[in-house]
Amino acid sequence: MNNSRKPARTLWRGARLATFAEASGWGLIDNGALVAEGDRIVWLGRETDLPATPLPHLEIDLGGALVTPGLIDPHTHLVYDGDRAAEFELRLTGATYEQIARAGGGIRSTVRATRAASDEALFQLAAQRARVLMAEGVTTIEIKSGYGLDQVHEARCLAVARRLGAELPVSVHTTSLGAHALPDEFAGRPDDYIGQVCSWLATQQHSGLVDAVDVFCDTIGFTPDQTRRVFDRARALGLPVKLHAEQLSNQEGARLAAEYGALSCDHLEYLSDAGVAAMRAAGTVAVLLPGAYYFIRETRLPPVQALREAGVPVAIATDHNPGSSPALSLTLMLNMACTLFRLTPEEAWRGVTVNAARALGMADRGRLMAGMRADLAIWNAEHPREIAYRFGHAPCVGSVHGGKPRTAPLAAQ
Ligand code: DI6
Ligand code: FE
Repeated sequence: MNNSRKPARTLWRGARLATFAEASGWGLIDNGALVAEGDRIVWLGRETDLPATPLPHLEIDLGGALVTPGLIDPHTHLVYDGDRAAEFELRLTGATYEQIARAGGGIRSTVRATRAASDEALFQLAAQRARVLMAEGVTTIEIKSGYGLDQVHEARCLAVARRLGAELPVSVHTTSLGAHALPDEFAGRPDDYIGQVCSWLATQQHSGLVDAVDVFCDTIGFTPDQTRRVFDRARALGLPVKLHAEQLSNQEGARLAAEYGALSCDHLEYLSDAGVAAMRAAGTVAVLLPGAYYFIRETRLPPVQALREAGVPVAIATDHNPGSSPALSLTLMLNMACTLFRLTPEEAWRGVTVNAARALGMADRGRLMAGMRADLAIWNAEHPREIAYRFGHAPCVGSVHGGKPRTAPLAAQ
């Protein structure tokens, strides 16, 4: 039979599958097999139940390796130039993150470096970072703008993110975060700047650059009223919203975001009970960012038990950015979500798979099931909890993006 015009059919056998297919539990299948056709999973189960036909074009024996859904990093700021190592030193001699930001350092220093960089330089820097994440089994990355802070440079950063998704074997979800910080040229005029941010959104959308809209709502960011203006514009354009909420103080940002049916609220150390209830009612995902909590030495924990009791889905991300979380390891975040935030290993894993997909509004990934995307991570481990338990190791031995095996070593170059 000549089926060469059909999409490629690939069989992975000898696998221990962790499917996360049900609402709880790991969904483990021992002696498992998985068949993809094109970019979709078409069959999975015990190898002994594998249908004899149609024959696969390619068959890969995993020799008992663990297979999970490809990891999803649902919150990064991957596109920027410069670093903030000097600021790190300053913080170690007593300056706080907030003091540095108010003195013109912080986010705004990264904005200066980013504006001065060429498109190609920004692309290469971001690609290098993306490859490090991908080498740990990450197959989908959310990337925010937010270091351009004017129409031209914000669009440039979003275009770099889109180019990453087009040229690397990884899916990219873009978020427009013009309202990340007040650029120097608008000093003292935040309302005018918010007007600008609102005016760019339609063009960004028409250029296919934006999947969602975000705002940094906090004392060193923007007020709830300013957030509302950006969200009103996003809603008018039919764009989903998410929010950097209650990171450094409680602004009741989560309640506001929930009013707009936000996909997610992120950070949340200062989240109130009312915020938890509003997120629950709106089905908003809580994206927790242990890297930022750790790096800025926050002492207030996000209200994990209240989120758990309310049944708010929890996701975990690197928040990769040069100021508050220069982290490029989602498996380290799994460990930190457990050690610092007291998530169970299963909760942490759901946070980088099924709930991370939900935080991005992507219903076709994050679980291993027929009909879902064939995005896989392959591990030198017997059980996913081992990957949350160890840290500083490299257990990922392979990955598959949209049915295509990615070649190792991704992190080289
Ligand atoms: N909260 C954060 O932790 C990052 N952005 C935000 O809104 C920090 C970004 C930076 O410092 O460059
Ligand atoms: Fe962030």
